[in-house]
Amino acid sequence: MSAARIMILNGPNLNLLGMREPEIYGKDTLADIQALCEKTAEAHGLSIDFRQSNLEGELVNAIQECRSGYGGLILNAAAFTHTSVAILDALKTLTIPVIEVHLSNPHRREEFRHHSFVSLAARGIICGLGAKGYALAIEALAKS
Ligand code: CA2
Repeated sequence: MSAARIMILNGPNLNLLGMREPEIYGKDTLADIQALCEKTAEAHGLSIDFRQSNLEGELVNAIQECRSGYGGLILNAAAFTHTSVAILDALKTLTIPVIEVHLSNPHRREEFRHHSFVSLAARGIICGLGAKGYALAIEALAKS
């Protein structure tokens, strides 16, 4: 990987992880997932910038920040996955690999979750594996 820093971005409501709907999203809190990401990244000699926002524009700004100083982006855009052309447009300006991650498997859920704007710009997609998906995404970027 060209730069040893990875941006990990989390979209709306993921700050509530561990507090509701554990049967869908698992028991881990976002802080637990951050700790797992830090441990996994360190094991691969990488550093991470782990963020969450409920605001579409803040996520677009963070994606734009990835244009320099970052070697990869791991993105769980949450509900914006299924709605945001603005996030897709921002992703299309990047040259670094983007891995789309979802805790649940959106394809087993409501039909409106079956389409992802993020997928159109993603190198790879990991879904349905819970928090482990984030660690697998870091490993994939470390080996890219
Ligand atoms: O499975 C995923 O990671 C999702 O990106 C999560 C999004 C959902 O809209 C996507 O279709 C799939 C929702 C995140 C909401 O997080 C909550 C956490 C705790 C309690 C309620 C919602």
